[in-house]
Amino acid sequence: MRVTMTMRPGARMRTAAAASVPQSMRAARLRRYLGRYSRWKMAEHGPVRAIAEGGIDSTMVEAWLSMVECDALKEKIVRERGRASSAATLDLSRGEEECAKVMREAAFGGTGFFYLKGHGIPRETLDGVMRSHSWFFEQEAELKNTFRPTTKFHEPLGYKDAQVENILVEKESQTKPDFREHLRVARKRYQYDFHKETGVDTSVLDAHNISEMDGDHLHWVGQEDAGGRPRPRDDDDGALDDFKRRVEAYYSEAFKLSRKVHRITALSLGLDADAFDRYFQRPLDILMLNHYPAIKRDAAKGEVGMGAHCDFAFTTLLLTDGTEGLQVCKDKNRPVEEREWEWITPEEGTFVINFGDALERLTNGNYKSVLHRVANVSGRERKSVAFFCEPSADARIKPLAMSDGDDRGAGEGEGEEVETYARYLKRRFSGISEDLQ
Ligand SMILES: O=C(O)CCC(=O)C(=O)O
Repeated sequence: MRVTMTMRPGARMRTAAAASVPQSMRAARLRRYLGRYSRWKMAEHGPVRAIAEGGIDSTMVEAWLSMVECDALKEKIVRERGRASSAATLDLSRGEEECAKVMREAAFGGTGFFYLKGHGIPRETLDGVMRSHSWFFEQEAELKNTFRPTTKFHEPLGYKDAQVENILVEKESQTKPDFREHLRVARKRYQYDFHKETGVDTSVLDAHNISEMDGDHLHWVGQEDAGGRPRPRDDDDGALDDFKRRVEAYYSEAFKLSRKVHRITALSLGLDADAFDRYFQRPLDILMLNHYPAIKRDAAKGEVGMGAHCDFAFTTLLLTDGTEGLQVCKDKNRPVEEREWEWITPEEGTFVINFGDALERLTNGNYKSVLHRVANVSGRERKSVAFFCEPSADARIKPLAMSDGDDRGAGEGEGEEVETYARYLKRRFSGISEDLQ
């Protein structure tokens, strides 16, 4: 059961429809609804959880509101209802097949965002990356600046401060640049694979000390000398190494978890669980630490932490500090002024996972990448860690034949010329920042 949230800020608590219902009927309704509420443990979880889990619908909330005498409680219900989201939850502890079923039902209905729990990533790894996040963004600019790209071939990795990068796809809905600082990190081979596949001569890459570095270790832009060794620092007290170690530990877990989700996605489409493996031989995955400063933004005036966009990648795995901010728009094809935004606020220790445009293309539009943005309206600092699980540079993403009779999309190698993933990515990056062209 889905809930459409229509209550506008400042709207009267008691709707005209509810007020016109005779008192005796309202009392009967109340008894009925409260019975169902208690089954959904309203007292324990509040309306957000109950709405999200489909235990109550918007009519019931309206009726409940019309009965509640206490203004503070009414306000709480309205506020929480505004935060409720209809995203489905994948509980990995229930097994791949069960998750595939949940995903299939939700995804074919147009939901490309899910909550993810039962993932098995140790608590200390999650806390570790969040600690690293805090440590990094609390540092003086002097240290953060050592993570800036030193050549355009380092893009899009490294550090960028707030109000620099604008997601240009939604110019009409955003009046100021993204209000966040961020740090991107990827595997050492990322830049070589990416640029080589887009046609950059390897001698040019050599001249910029970008070689076919092996291994899955991360490349910390600006932190290594020409030989790939960490630059010594005068004030080295080990904190920088700890920071990197914790991010690396998380990166490796985030990759494994994303690949598990790919298996579920394949199963949910009626494919073999390993159907996507061939796209991930030398993946171009990338991790981004986002820091939204504690300055209240007014999304209605087009001031946002991150502009409305769809992710380019296959899947995005998002960890947040629990501060509200992420919003999704179910129908990205609606005109800007008619869009309705729904909050996505994961519970502590759980993730949000969403599909990117590459997966949408692969599934021939059956699974949607969803337009989303960050509206940092809380006035509090907000932290998030986004892991984009992206195919290999030379992977060719074209619509797959589906088992449910949707066999549009010819088999591999036939038909139209398909650009490689790296070329696609370059095209998409050039749309968000001049540095990346
Ligand atoms: O910070 C967030 O919650 C969302 C981040 C995001 O949308 C992104 O990194 O693409």
